[in-house]
Amino acid sequence: ADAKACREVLDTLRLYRERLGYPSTMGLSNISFGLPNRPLINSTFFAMCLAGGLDAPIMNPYDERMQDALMASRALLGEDPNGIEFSKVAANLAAPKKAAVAKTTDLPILEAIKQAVIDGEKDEIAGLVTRALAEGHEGNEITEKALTAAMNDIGVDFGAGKIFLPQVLLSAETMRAAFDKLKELIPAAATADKGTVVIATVKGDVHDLGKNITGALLANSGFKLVDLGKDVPAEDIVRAAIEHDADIVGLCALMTTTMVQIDKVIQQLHDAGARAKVMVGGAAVTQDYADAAGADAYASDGVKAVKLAKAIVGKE
Ligand code: B12
Repeated sequence: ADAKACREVLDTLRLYRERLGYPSTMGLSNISFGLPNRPLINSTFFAMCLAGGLDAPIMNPYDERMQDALMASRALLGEDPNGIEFSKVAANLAAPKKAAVAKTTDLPILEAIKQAVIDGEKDEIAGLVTRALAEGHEGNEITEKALTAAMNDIGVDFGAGKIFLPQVLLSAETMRAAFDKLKELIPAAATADKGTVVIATVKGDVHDLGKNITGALLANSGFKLVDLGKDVPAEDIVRAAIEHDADIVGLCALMTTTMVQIDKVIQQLHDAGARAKVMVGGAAVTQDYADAAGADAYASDGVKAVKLAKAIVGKE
């Protein structure tokens, strides 16, 4: 085989596209003539040509390796947004029935919201949330029964290897869009007189959906909220607690690897003489862990977090 052939073809494809801009077609399998494992060479070459701008390959459409290369290339080149099709096929999942519209309009509204989050229907979600509120559902109910419930199901499927990160990300974005809409329609309590809460997801951890929910529920219940975001170093949390004279520091951790940051923050708050009580949460955290770390409170969900926060500051 000519060691320069592949590069020549790729350069030609690029120049052809840049100078002429016409669609291109070509046969692929000659490249592997005389080489061992021709399917491997062909599919690799195919992927390179797709990246180089090839539009219409001449190939055996029933060759599984070529199909795989096409599918993976489309995901990598952004032609399969978020790699959704790739993830479904790669996981050997049956393609979902494309009846999302029927699904979300036929289901009771909370179910429809849950399903839309699971399916990553980012553009539909705000309308569904608005409808749920118009039908008389409360923000907390939508949050717990639809949004959190959807993410819990996603967590189970993700853990079981049935869905993959691109799908989880899309669902997370959908959940964020839903939540933004909720916050817009149910503004924070007019008076924030219950006390100050500094909230953050700990260093090394980018999970912030649950922290955002908990923070918004606290803000809706009359707490002044200082949200430091995600992946926040212990030092920044301690500094903010002192600067804002926080009554409560809320820490969120979702991974076993980042939970240890809770211990660190508690230790540093103590060393700095901060008066704030520490309330912790997040999927990985348990009551036992919270107790061992010396936290003042643990809440498994945002609604409980609000109750505990009120008890901490002694205000209903
Ligand atoms: C969504 C998600 C993501 C999204 C996060 C998007 C975002 N902006 O948050 C993305 C795709 C980015 C992601 C990335 C990763 N993830 Co992830 N992710 C999840 C998933 C599926 C759901 C989490 C979620 O949002 N749940 C819904 C919310 C509402 O629940 P929650 O956060 O627990 O919050 C509730 C309560 O805990 C509580 N609460 C939350 N915060 C707080 C704070 C306070 C103060 C209080 C009191 C209460 C409280 O109230 C909330 C409900 O009201 C979980 C699975 C699961 N079962 O949790 C995995 C999971 C957490 N992820 C996991 C992993 C491993 C990762 C990655 C390392 C994957 C990878 N290979 O790259 C990366 C990590 C990146 C990083 N450095 O952080 C593992 C962690 C395993 C472990 N035990 O350590 C899990 C458990 C999945 C699994 N089974 O493997 N992930």
